[in-house]
Amino acid sequence: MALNDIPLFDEVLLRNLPVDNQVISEPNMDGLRLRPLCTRDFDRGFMKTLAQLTDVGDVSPETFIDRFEEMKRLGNHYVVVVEDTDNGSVVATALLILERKFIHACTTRGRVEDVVVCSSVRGKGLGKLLVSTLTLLAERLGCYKVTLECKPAISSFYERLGYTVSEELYMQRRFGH
Ligand code: 16G
Repeated sequence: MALNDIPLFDEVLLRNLPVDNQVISEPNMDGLRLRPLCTRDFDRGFMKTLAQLTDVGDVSPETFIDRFEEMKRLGNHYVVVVEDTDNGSVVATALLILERKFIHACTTRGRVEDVVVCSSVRGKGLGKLLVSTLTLLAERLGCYKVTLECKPAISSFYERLGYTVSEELYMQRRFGH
Protein backbone atom coordinates (compact mmCIF):
# COMPACT_ATOMS: atom_id res chain seq x y z
CA MET A 1 0.00 0.00 0.00
CA ALA A 2 1.33 3.46 -0.93
CA LEU A 3 1.43 6.57 1.21
CA ASN A 4 -1.67 8.70 0.66
CA ASP A 5 -3.68 11.70 1.89
CA ILE A 6 -6.53 9.77 3.51
CA PRO A 7 -6.99 11.27 7.00
CA LEU A 8 -6.77 9.18 10.18
CA PHE A 9 -10.15 10.59 11.25
CA ASP A 10 -12.83 12.87 9.87
CA GLU A 11 -11.49 16.43 9.67
CA VAL A 12 -15.00 17.73 10.39
CA LEU A 13 -14.32 16.89 14.06
CA LEU A 14 -11.76 19.71 14.18
CA ARG A 15 -14.18 22.34 12.87
CA ASN A 16 -15.86 24.94 15.03
CA LEU A 17 -13.90 24.15 18.17
CA PRO A 18 -13.86 27.34 20.26
CA VAL A 19 -10.07 27.50 20.58
CA ASP A 20 -8.83 30.58 22.47
CA ASN A 21 -12.24 32.28 22.27
CA GLN A 22 -12.07 32.20 18.50
CA VAL A 23 -14.10 29.76 16.51
CA ILE A 24 -11.71 28.00 14.17
CA SER A 25 -14.03 27.12 11.31
CA GLU A 26 -11.20 26.86 8.81
CA PRO A 27 -8.18 25.60 10.72
CA ASN A 28 -5.76 27.44 8.42
CA MET A 29 -3.30 29.91 9.82
CA ASP A 30 -0.75 31.92 7.85
CA GLY A 31 1.02 29.26 5.80
CA LEU A 32 0.11 26.63 8.40
CA ARG A 33 -2.68 24.07 8.38
CA LEU A 34 -3.96 22.02 11.30
CA ARG A 35 -5.41 18.70 10.15
CA PRO A 36 -5.57 14.96 10.92
CA LEU A 37 -2.51 12.82 10.19
CA CYS A 38 -2.35 10.93 6.86
CA THR A 39 0.23 8.35 5.76
CA ARG A 40 1.88 10.76 3.29
CA ASP A 41 3.00 12.73 6.35
CA PHE A 42 5.69 10.07 6.69
CA ASP A 43 7.38 11.74 3.68
CA ARG A 44 6.65 15.20 5.07
CA GLY A 45 8.93 14.74 8.07
CA PHE A 46 6.38 13.56 10.64
CA MET A 47 8.83 11.20 12.34
CA LYS A 48 11.59 13.83 12.33
CA THR A 49 9.23 16.16 14.13
CA LEU A 50 8.40 13.46 16.70
CA ALA A 51 12.13 12.87 17.12
CA GLN A 52 12.34 16.33 18.71
CA LEU A 53 10.30 14.87 21.61
CA THR A 54 11.97 11.49 22.14
CA ASP A 55 13.67 8.56 20.44
CA VAL A 56 11.53 7.39 17.50
CA GLY A 57 13.64 4.41 16.42
CA ASP A 58 13.98 3.22 12.86
CA VAL A 59 10.51 3.06 11.30
CA SER A 60 9.99 1.97 7.67
CA PRO A 61 7.09 3.31 5.57
CA GLU A 62 5.48 -0.15 5.78
CA THR A 63 5.63 -0.21 9.57
CA PHE A 64 4.31 3.34 9.69
CA ILE A 65 1.36 2.43 7.46
CA ASP A 66 0.60 -0.67 9.56
CA ARG A 67 0.50 1.42 12.75
CA PHE A 68 -1.64 4.10 11.05
CA GLU A 69 -4.11 1.45 9.82
CA GLU A 70 -4.25 -0.10 13.28
CA MET A 71 -5.03 3.28 14.85
CA LYS A 72 -7.67 3.92 12.22
CA ARG A 73 -9.27 0.52 12.80
CA LEU A 74 -9.33 1.06 16.56
CA GLY A 75 -11.02 4.40 16.01
CA ASN A 76 -9.84 5.98 19.26
CA HIS A 77 -6.60 7.65 18.14
CA TYR A 78 -6.70 11.27 16.97
CA VAL A 79 -3.30 12.37 15.71
CA VAL A 80 -3.25 15.96 14.46
CA VAL A 81 -0.43 17.64 12.58
CA VAL A 82 0.42 21.20 11.62
CA GLU A 83 1.66 21.36 8.04
CA ASP A 84 3.76 24.23 6.74
CA THR A 85 1.90 24.71 3.47
CA ASP A 86 4.80 26.65 1.91
CA ASN A 87 7.09 23.63 1.84
CA GLY A 88 4.70 20.78 2.73
CA SER A 89 6.52 19.74 5.91
CA VAL A 90 4.96 18.62 9.18
CA VAL A 91 6.14 21.06 11.86
CA ALA A 92 4.06 20.04 14.87
CA THR A 93 1.93 17.18 16.09
CA ALA A 94 -0.06 15.87 19.06
CA LEU A 95 -2.19 12.83 19.83
CA LEU A 96 -5.47 12.36 21.69
CA ILE A 97 -6.27 8.79 22.76
CA LEU A 98 -9.66 7.81 24.10
CA GLU A 99 -9.81 5.12 26.78
CA ARG A 100 -13.15 3.38 27.21
CA LYS A 101 -14.15 2.57 30.80
CA PHE A 102 -16.87 0.89 32.85
CA ILE A 103 -16.66 3.44 35.68
CA HIS A 104 -18.90 6.52 35.79
CA ALA A 105 -21.56 4.69 33.80
CA CYS A 106 -19.25 3.50 31.06
CA THR A 107 -17.43 6.74 30.55
CA THR A 108 -14.41 7.70 28.43
CA ARG A 109 -11.11 9.23 29.47
CA GLY A 110 -8.90 11.23 27.12
CA ARG A 111 -5.11 11.35 27.12
CA VAL A 112 -3.11 14.01 25.33
CA GLU A 113 0.23 12.56 24.24
CA ASP A 114 3.27 13.21 22.08
CA VAL A 115 2.90 16.97 21.81
CA VAL A 116 5.82 18.39 19.86
CA VAL A 117 6.50 21.59 17.95
CA CYS A 118 9.62 21.82 15.75
CA SER A 119 12.22 24.17 17.13
CA SER A 120 12.11 26.17 13.86
CA VAL A 121 8.49 27.25 14.49
CA ARG A 122 8.37 27.57 18.28
CA GLY A 123 6.94 30.78 19.69
CA LYS A 124 4.00 31.02 17.28
CA GLY A 125 1.48 29.48 19.69
CA LEU A 126 1.32 26.13 17.88
CA GLY A 127 1.68 24.11 21.09
CA LYS A 128 -1.20 26.06 22.58
CA LEU A 129 -3.27 25.51 19.44
CA LEU A 130 -2.60 21.75 19.42
CA VAL A 131 -3.33 21.18 23.10
CA SER A 132 -6.40 23.45 23.11
CA THR A 133 -7.74 21.70 20.03
CA LEU A 134 -7.28 18.19 21.45
CA THR A 135 -8.65 19.22 24.85
CA LEU A 136 -11.81 20.60 23.25
CA LEU A 137 -11.99 17.54 21.01
CA ALA A 138 -11.84 15.31 24.10
CA GLU A 139 -14.78 17.23 25.54
CA ARG A 140 -16.65 17.06 22.23
CA LEU A 141 -16.09 13.30 22.12
CA GLY A 142 -17.61 12.83 25.58
CA CYS A 143 -14.56 12.42 27.82
CA TYR A 144 -15.16 12.99 31.53
CA LYS A 145 -11.55 14.09 31.93
CA VAL A 146 -8.45 14.55 29.85
CA THR A 147 -4.97 14.04 31.27
CA LEU A 148 -1.36 14.27 30.23
CA GLU A 149 2.14 13.76 31.62
CA CYS A 150 4.82 16.38 31.28
CA LYS A 151 8.11 17.48 32.75
CA PRO A 152 7.67 19.74 35.82
CA ALA A 153 9.52 22.49 33.93
CA ILE A 154 6.66 22.90 31.44
CA SER A 155 3.69 22.32 33.76
CA SER A 156 2.97 26.08 33.72
CA PHE A 157 2.37 25.87 29.96
CA TYR A 158 -0.39 23.31 30.58
CA GLU A 159 -1.70 25.20 33.62
CA ARG A 160 -2.28 28.21 31.36
CA LEU A 161 -4.49 25.92 29.26
CA GLY A 162 -6.64 24.93 32.22
CA TYR A 163 -4.82 21.80 33.42
CA THR A 164 -4.09 21.34 37.11
CA VAL A 165 -1.46 19.19 38.79
CA SER A 166 -3.18 16.01 39.94
CA GLU A 167 -2.92 14.71 43.49
CA GLU A 168 -2.14 11.36 41.95
CA LEU A 169 1.41 10.40 41.14
CA TYR A 170 2.41 9.36 37.68
CA MET A 171 4.14 5.99 38.01
CA GLN A 172 5.76 3.84 35.41
CA ARG A 173 7.71 0.69 34.67
CA ARG A 174 9.75 0.88 31.55
CA PHE A 175 10.54 -2.05 29.28
CA GLY A 176 13.61 -1.36 27.21
CA HIS A 177 13.17 2.21 25.97
C1 16G B 1 6.16 13.48 27.29
C2 16G B 1 4.88 13.48 26.48
C3 16G B 1 4.37 12.06 26.35
C4 16G B 1 5.42 11.28 25.61
C5 16G B 1 6.69 11.26 26.43
C6 16G B 1 7.80 10.56 25.70
C7 16G B 1 3.18 15.18 26.29
C8 16G B 1 2.11 15.95 26.97
N1 16G B 1 3.87 14.33 27.07
O1 16G B 1 5.90 13.07 28.59
O2 16G B 1 3.16 12.05 25.63
O3 16G B 1 4.96 9.99 25.28
O4 16G B 1 7.09 12.61 26.67
O5 16G B 1 8.87 10.40 26.55
O6 16G B 1 3.40 15.33 25.11
P1 16G B 1 9.52 8.97 26.78
O7 16G B 1 10.08 8.57 25.44
O8 16G B 1 10.55 9.22 27.80
O9 16G B 1 8.43 8.05 27.22
